[in-house]
Amino acid sequence: MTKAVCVIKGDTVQGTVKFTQENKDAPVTVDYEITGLAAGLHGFHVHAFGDTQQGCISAGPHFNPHGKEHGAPTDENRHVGDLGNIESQGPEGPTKGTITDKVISLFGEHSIVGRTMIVHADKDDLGQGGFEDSKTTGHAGARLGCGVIGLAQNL
Ligand SMILES: [Cu+2]
Ligand SMILES: [Zn+2]
Repeated sequence: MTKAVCVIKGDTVQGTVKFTQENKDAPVTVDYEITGLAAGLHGFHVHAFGDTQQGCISAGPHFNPHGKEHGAPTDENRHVGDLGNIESQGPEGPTKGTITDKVISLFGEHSIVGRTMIVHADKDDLGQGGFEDSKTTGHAGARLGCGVIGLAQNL
């Protein structure tokens, strides 16, 4: 079992995202718990770089090693980093949930370890919104919080 963790930090948003993967061919389980999100859907992605020198903006675009368009997690044509949305019931309680994804990996050349997880201000339109940036970012708006994904011993 390989494990990784990301501590999300932002002005109002904080939390943790935990990743586990049984072996290189297995799906990745993503457990998230984030506080401070307004009610509604928020884009949730792995961005290309593990760089937060200037804040979340330094993490660059969505992790996209295969040169695809932005899409939904279930689309064949998606960025590796496209994990869709998480849904908050409001900033009072934590936003918690689990995603299982077969495209991201903690192994190999296209591992997400050392890259950055970002939670956005707005809904990811999954490439379908018709905005100028729908096919690149899902029109998900500002980067509210982020953290670099690192290997973990215990979760
Ligand atoms: Cu993003
Ligand atoms: Zn994307």
